[in-house]
Amino acid sequence: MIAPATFPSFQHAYAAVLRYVTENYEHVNTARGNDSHEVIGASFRLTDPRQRALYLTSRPVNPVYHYAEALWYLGGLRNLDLIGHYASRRRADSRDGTTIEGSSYGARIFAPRPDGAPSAFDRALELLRAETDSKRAYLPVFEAGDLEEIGHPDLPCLVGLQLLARDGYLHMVTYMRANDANRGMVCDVYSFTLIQEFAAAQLGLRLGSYTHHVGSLHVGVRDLERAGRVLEETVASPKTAPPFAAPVMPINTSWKHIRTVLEHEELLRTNQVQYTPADVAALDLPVYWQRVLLLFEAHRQIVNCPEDLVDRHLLEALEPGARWQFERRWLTRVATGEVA
Ligand code: 5HM
Repeated sequence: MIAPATFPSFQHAYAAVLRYVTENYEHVNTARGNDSHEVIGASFRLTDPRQRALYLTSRPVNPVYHYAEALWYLGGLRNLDLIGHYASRRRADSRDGTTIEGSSYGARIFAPRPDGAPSAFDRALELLRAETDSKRAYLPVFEAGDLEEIGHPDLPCLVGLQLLARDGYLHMVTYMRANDANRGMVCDVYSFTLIQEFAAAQLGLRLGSYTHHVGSLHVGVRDLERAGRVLEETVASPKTAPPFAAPVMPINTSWKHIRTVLEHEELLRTNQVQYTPADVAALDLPVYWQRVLLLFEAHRQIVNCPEDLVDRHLLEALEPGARWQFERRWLTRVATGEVA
């Protein structure tokens, strides 16, 4: 028995996972038309789950989507309004065109139960407050009923999340039945570690390690070329630390802050408001969450002002790592001549 491979950042883990799967795959899986190279049973651990972002030119990510997805989960939402706005591909997961049934993990973790009982998350936190070193604080997502329909278009890939408080730190363990290493995993690890950080703040604990276990870990055949480019980029500097300090979620982050961010996100998404950094600074929010709202404002400008460059002052007010990612994602819309 050996402990999971441990990495200082997700970027390190991501490169190692891609290398491992592409070089050691055991199966060519063709389930539901998604041809992939697959290993069965794999795990890794992150010592600093705040180092959740990728800064790779071979694998640009969308920081707006990362926060949108994490907030969609925290909001306990099932409908497509928020998530479909930031990634239209998510609409394909919906059967009725308005809701997502399986991968709306937040609805299963954070929303109150249909009978009005507290959410799984609230119960788990209550348990950890009563018995700090419990092994029982598990947040189930996959349910037996999910298997009732063969060919269900959107079955949860997340089985569940476990919170473990040990010696003043909050650790998290994720269990996934399946994970696409080049696609789903990048967003999953981002959202789940952000949820872990939020949970640690609620419990007044320091952020511990993050462990990710996967049943079927795979890389799509259509993504092998891109995975190869990532490996080329990361092999050049395998031990290099991510170029930006990870932002730290304030320990006083509360549900009120999350609700405020979601409220203003909706106003921005529906183009009912437009915010300058000064407008956002006037809101009752820690700077960390103000900067998240500024990302949504930047996205509002991309969607609603297609002829214009994103406001320079706004870009300067973004969290530096998110700005780097945003600029690479929308190069032509931030063409200030200063993008490295
Ligand atoms: O046929 P199946 O339901 O297993 O296909 C789902 C695909 O989406 C798999 O490749 C799975 O690994 C990926 N996926 C993921 O990696 C899906 C979701 C959404 O539940 C996710 N991560 N969060």
